[in-house]
Amino acid sequence: MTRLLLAAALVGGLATALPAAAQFQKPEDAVKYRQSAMTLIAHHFGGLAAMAQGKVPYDAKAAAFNANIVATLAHLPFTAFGEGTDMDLHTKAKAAIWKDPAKFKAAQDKLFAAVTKLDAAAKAGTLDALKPAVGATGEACKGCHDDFRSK
Ligand code: ASC
Repeated sequence: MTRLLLAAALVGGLATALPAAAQFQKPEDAVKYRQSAMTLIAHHFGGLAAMAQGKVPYDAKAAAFNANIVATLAHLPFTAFGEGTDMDLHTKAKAAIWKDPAKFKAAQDKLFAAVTKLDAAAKAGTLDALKPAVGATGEACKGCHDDFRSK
């Protein structure tokens, strides 16, 4: 657990210390990175959504594990939308990400707030605590996708 926290702190520190573009050799690398992070987030959030919807039995330990991962990984994609990574929009990323950075930042902050609550709710150890936090996180995902990801 201590090691996980250290790793999370390190990732968080790097994400804020380095300019996004500096972390990647090529724009393609940034695209691959953010898509990979999204894939992992979707997998671990999917486990939580399935519990919240009663599709799989509630498991407090699995919920806490998944929520902790989601809360950490949620920060990663946003380091990989630097200048030049629009790839002439041959990805699902919409031009609005670069045209309206303040709105994109607001969507990002909404997600960060939601996943912090999700992590706490999952640690509380009841399905009743988990459900609304999963709902709020799903809304944050969807809101950002609606505005900034093409279908
Ligand atoms: C997921 C996933 C999304 C979001 C969204 C929430 O698990 O892959 O894009 O949740 O569906 O509404």
